[in-house]
Amino acid sequence: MDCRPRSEICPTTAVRSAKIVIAGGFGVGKTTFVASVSEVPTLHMDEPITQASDGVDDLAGAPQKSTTTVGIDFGRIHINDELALYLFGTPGQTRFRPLWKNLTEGALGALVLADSRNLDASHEHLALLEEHGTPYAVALNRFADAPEYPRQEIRQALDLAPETPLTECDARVGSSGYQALISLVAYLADRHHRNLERRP
Ligand SMILES: Nc1nc2c(ncn2[C@@H]2O[C@H](COP(=O)(O)OP(=O)(O)OP(=O)(O)O)[C@@H](O)[C@H]2O)c(=O)[nH]1
Ligand SMILES: [Mg+2]
Repeated sequence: MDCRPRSEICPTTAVRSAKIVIAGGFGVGKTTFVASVSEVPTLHMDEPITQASDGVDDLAGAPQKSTTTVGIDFGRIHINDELALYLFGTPGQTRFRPLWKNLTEGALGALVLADSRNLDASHEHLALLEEHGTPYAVALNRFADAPEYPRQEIRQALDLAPETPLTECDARVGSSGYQALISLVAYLADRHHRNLERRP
C-alpha cells in the first residue's frame, strides 16, 4: 500500500486523471522514462539481474544494465492543471506476460518505447496492446549507437497503422519524455472526438 500523503500522489487542482501504460521490450528504457518524467518520487519494482538470466535476457543493447523490472514502475505527471497522468511501466520480459491484463485494465492508452537496434522486440508488446484493445503511440528511445532509419521504414518494421503516432525521445530526459506523452494524449483526444462524431 502507498502511504504517501494524498497531495503527493494527486495534484490538488487535478479534476481528471488517466492511467497510461509505458510498455516496450526488455531494457528499452521504461523504468528510466517513468523516473525522468515523473513529478513525484517513483515506485519501482526492480530486482538485480542474476546469472539465471544468462541466455534468456538479451543485454547486448544495455551492457551496464544491472536490474530488471519484476512488477511495475509507477509515477505521475500533470499534462495541465486539471489532468494528471498516472504512469504504469510494464516489465519488459515476456515471462511477466500474466501481469499485462491488470496493467492495461482501465488504461486510456499506452506509450510503447522502441529501440531501433532491436525493433523486433516491440512486436510482442504491440500485439498485446492490440489484444487488450489499448490504443497506443510509439516513441523511439534513442541510444547513442542506434542506427538511423527513415521513419517510413520504422513504421513498416513495426507494422504501424497510418494514424499511430511515431515520435522520438530520450528516456533519460524528462522534457523529451513529456513531449512523447503529449503526442500520445493528443492522439487519444483526436481518436475520442472521431469516435463521438461516428456515433449516430
Ligand atoms: N544511452 C542511453 N541509455 C539509456 C537510455 N534509456 C535507458 N538507458 C539505459 O538503458 C538501460 C535500460 O534501462 P531500463 O530503464 O532499466 O529499461 P527497462 O525497459 O525498464 O528494462 P526492463 O524493465 O528490464 O524491461 C539502463 O542502464 C539505462 O540507464 C537512453 O535513452 N540512452
Ligand atoms: Mg524496467
